[in-house]
Amino acid sequence: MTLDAIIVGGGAMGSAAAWQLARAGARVLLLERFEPGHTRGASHGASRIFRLAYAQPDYIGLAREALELWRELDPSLLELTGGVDHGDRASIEPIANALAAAGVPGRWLPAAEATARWPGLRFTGPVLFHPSSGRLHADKAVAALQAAAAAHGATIQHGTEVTSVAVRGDDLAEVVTAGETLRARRVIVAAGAWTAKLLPGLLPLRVTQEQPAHFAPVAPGPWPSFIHHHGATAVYGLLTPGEGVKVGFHGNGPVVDPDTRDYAAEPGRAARLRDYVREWIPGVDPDRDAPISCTYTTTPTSDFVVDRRGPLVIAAGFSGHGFKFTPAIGRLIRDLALTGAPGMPRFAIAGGQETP
Ligand code: PYC
Repeated sequence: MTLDAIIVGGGAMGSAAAWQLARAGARVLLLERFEPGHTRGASHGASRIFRLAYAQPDYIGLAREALELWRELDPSLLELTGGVDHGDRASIEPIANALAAAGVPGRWLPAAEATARWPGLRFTGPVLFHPSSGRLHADKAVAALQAAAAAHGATIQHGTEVTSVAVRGDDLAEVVTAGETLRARRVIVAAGAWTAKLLPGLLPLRVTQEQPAHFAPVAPGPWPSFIHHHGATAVYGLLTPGEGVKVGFHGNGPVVDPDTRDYAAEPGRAARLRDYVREWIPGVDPDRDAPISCTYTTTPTSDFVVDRRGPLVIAAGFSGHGFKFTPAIGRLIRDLALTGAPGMPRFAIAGGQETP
């Protein structure tokens, strides 16, 4: 039987694609190589930042769409705690300007006012506050997307590794697993850190092992989600209820192979994160940290790839900031798969690459 769509990868993006395609009436099979809730990729854990605060209007529009879709999927997945950007003003001003142009609430607060509101963080200059930011529950979101997809008839199959994908015609592609060869009119490759292994040479993706950590709070909060524009590497964080305040350097980990990485917290990196926390986050204990291991799959510009080549739709390179957009990315994938509509120009594969 030829299906309408096979999705390779049951992380956030593949699961969102399954939901959007199945509710549009497509016959969908999602294949995920690991068990539900696994921690080997980039979709696990209890919290991710949600924010509309981007300098680029198309990202703001996509985040607005995602906000509505998260609420439609399950309002308990997204909690708007407010968010802040602080540090290098030249990096933050374009965000403030883009929010103002898009009519999204956001305002500058003096450092003293921000400190009074959020005593757990240290501020040394003006702070951009955006109330429509907050926290997504990542694990629950992936499970909710898969449950919603299944409710619309999608088959969600864990424990099935896809070893290759091949184009067989304008409207036909094959997916090979250990046990069989499956066919579909569209194959969606949303395999996160494994994308470059499945589609060698198609995309310039860099897979890194990142090690944020949860730090034990010593101040009562409240905690906004935050990005500190601080030197070459931004620092991000948010409260994960019950686990602590998550803090991480944004995408400066070592390049790894997703099949052989060690998941271990490298002591030097952990020490640098503790030093940062000691200086900038007085509301946590810098010496009570629980490291987390995850991957970033990053493109040269940190813009995502969501594009189509013949019967293949590729969704990859979410560059450590994609989770918030998940259900809207699912909608983009659906449109690329089911209609001839072009995708978002920002997310196009750079010209010239061959399909497998
Ligand atoms: O989700 O916007 C985000 C983000 C920035 C840094 C880490 N996550």
